[in-house]
Amino acid sequence: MSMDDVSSGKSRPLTSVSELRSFVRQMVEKTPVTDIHTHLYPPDFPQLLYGIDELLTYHYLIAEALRVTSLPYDAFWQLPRREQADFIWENLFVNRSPVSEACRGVLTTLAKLGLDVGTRDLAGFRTALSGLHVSEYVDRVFAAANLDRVVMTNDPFDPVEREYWLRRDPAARDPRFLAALRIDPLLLSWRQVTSQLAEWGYQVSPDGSRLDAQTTGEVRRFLADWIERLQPVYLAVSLPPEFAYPDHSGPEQTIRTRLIEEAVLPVAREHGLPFALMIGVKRQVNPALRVAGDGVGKASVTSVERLCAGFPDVKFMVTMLSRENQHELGVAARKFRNLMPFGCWWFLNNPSLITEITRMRLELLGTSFIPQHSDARVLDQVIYKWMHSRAIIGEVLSNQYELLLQTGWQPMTAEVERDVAALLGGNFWDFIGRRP
Ligand code: RAT
Ligand code: ZN
Repeated sequence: MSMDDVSSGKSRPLTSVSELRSFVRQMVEKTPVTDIHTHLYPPDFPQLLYGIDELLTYHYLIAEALRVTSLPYDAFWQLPRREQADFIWENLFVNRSPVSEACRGVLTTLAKLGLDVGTRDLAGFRTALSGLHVSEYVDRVFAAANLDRVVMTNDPFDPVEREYWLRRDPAARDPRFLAALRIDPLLLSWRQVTSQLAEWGYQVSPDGSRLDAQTTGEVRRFLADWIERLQPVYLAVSLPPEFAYPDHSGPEQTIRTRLIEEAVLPVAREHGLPFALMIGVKRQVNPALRVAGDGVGKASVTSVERLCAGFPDVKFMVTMLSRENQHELGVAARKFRNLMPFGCWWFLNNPSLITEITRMRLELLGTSFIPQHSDARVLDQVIYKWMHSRAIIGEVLSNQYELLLQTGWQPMTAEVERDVAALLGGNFWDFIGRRP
């Protein structure tokens, strides 16, 4: 429904709390989502993860299971995937109650896929979910989660990804999966990257400690080549809590600062693509936990402000991992229209924190932010991540409308529809300046 519907009278005022709440709930359920950050891939990608064993071996659950047993970490990693899944089921769902968000998520997902989780029958779940062709599985999950589009994470330095995209016919792409060009290695492991770039024919200085004009030019050419190939909706990086901009505290930091200024941002500007910064991950706090071993730290919102102020013609999408950074990030977004806060990322993707952060963002920014992304690594996870988040977004939004109702302001049905559509996808599309 558009603003025309509002003026043409199709829209009606929501006059009571119960009518308001039930209408908001319905809208949030029925509005399809654009999931702006996932680790999912199209059905023909060799590493699309899906199914019960992948759900159970999600790294969030690995961390939870390994803390409650004495199994040596290495012994866990040596198990085949199915036995890892059995181990996690046994320790987190049988020996303990699955009350954590990641455990509950598995149950929400299975239930929505039509399984009776009350049976607690892992073998039965395996049988029920096997036999579907991957493309049917994708269709089923997209329908169950009411998803419209998902944005992937595409790292051109990853050999599997590189190979896939180099041979992919752009015309044959699945339009539900949008690309995001992820550039962590460029900004975090510059020395290794230089030899890789040289191998691929980019004329970069072999001495990673120097950045000459030719080298930054070649980095821009590399980025432009991958933009051409992937047609991404944004460029992205995930950064540690110490990330600062500008930073000239050492040679590595100076190179990162210059790569941002002389390669990444000019390319983002030229191609009209936002730069997404995900800040606050402390990589490998416990390396024995491997993929489950990352932690969180507070980061600098001042650096985000400096980027937004210094490059007003570049758009920045920012999510931060620490709860303590959320208020400052919300205030920064009030000051910069080129800053879009997004999502309740990773350790913040818990109902208590989503409720708090979403309410605070509505209070500070109205509806002009992107409340959530799933970060799903396993296809099926989009089901629970969106069911849980939709319920919270609906509840928090209803509370805000209810406060308006108390003043005598009556939200119109078309206005609620408009607001929900903005929160679940429209704000993203408007920010990147396109439509799906
Ligand atoms: O949420 C996650 O699964 C993390 O492991 C990371 O992938 C993080 O979201 C990132 O994109 O760096
Ligand atoms: Zn992620």
